[in-house]
Amino acid sequence: GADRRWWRDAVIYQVYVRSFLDSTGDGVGDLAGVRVGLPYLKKLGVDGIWLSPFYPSPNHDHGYDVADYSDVDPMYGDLAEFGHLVADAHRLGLKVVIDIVPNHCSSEHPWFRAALESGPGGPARSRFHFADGRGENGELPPNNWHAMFGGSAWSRITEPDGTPGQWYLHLFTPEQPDLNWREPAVGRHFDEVLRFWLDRGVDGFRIDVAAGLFKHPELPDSPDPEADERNRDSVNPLAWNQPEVHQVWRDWRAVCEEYTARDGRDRLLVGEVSVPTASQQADYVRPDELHQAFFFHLLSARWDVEAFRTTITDALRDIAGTGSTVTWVLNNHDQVRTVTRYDGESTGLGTARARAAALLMLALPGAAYVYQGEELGLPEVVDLPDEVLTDPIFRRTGSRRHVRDGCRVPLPWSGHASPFGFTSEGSTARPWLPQPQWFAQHATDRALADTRSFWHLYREGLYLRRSLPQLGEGDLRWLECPPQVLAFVRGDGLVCAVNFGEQAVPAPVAGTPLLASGDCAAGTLPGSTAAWWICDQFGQQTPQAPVP
Ligand code: TEU
Repeated sequence: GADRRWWRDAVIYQVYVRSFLDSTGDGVGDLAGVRVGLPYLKKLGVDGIWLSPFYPSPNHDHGYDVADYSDVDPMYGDLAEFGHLVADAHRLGLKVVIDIVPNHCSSEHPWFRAALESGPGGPARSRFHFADGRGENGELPPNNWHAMFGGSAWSRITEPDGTPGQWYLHLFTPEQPDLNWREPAVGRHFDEVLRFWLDRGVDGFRIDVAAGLFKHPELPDSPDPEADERNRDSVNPLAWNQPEVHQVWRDWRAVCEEYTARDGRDRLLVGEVSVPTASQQADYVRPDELHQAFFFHLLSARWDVEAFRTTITDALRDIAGTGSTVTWVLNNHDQVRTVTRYDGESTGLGTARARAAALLMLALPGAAYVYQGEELGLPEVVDLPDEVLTDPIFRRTGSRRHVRDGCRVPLPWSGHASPFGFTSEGSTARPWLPQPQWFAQHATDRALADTRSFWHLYREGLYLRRSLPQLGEGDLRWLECPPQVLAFVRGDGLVCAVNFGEQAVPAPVAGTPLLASGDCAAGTLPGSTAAWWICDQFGQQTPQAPVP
């Protein structure tokens, strides 16, 4: 059927629900707000949405601390509203992918509460990693592992009798205890959770921390705790990427295939697989495991022609043997937005470079994710005052260096002052993070009205991706070009070129481009600009119908 393999070249829009659109006027986005925004996303031309976690949660990490995997937090709506959202999306032909967080749950989850209430050694504790401390009185953590957001990966509890007791493992915050996947009840529960949401019509799952779940069974000391602490994305080889995790993805894939067999609709498993190399990542993408894994090396590449070339070449090489396609990503809710990231030391070129990168990503073979606000060219909000920051990275380290609030500020939709149409009309509640005044120039209504906006670039790029057979899946051939330029051909003659330098260069194709990220006179490619051309094998440009 038409719905088989849809994900292989899909472009999915990441909705960070808290910050998308607030329909209830409490300053926090919600599922009803997402429903309101669906026609906007349809018009943009994406194939589906990924919803960040909306489950009941005490919100120590904005929903990545789940207290109930089979419900909706009242702040975001309820199950009926979720059903309406799926129905609306499907009516518009949009897929719905939801976030699932299997590595850890919330410390408020009934399982963890039961573990605290039962004594050491009880069956309730076996769903987590509880261990006695080291030192004379057990006052030292069981091993030297570091948590991702600062401090030890272990916290000590007080036993029901009031004495200082055992320690439990948390690779993230203490409010996110790691589940013990060696305990069969854990896997059984997630099997039910998958079916619960599949029965409600979802098209797939974005799997949080998909290289996590299993830890070395002995929980030994890490050989290099300093490295674990220094580099947030280095991998403690005992805490991550254990071989046992692959069986879980095989089981989840089998559940998806079961649903596909019933109705012919492919379901999607996209993993957040943070491992050091592209080839380790490709290990998770298999015909009987995950369909996709976010390729984060593009996201972490500097604005540098060789960094991009290497990263793209590695990705294409490593995915080639998997039977899947590369999953490109430039932005998400954890990273500084491209416009700011590519600005370097205030070059003023961030916007031009981010536009060029967008055209590059849309021309690459495979699937792509677009993070809300990316289509508006939103820069990072870098000057949020300390008092408003909510990210546990800041709360736990006191450092603003990796703080993630700046890419999560509620979207501007219209008007000249905060809340810029984010909260419903007449509400006096303020958006949960303050929006800067300059958000006005990025509001969606302005973007839609200005044919030169970032939004129109995305829309035209997405439209052409759908209508041109050369884009989406397929091969990529590099072209010889000047040192600062990356150029390649797709299929029988779609050429994409990106000028990473600041000086104009001769364009690789004569004639006016089909689409360009900046002003692009025939025959030249200006600095910090990308463009697409269609040409036949003789290098002649073929005229194209304009985007309607
Ligand atoms: O992120 C997982 C992860 O590995 C993060 O440490 C990531 O590398 C970091 O945020 C980059 O700045 C996922 C979610 O995307 C993130 O929002 C959650 O906080 C985290 O899991 C815990 O669930």
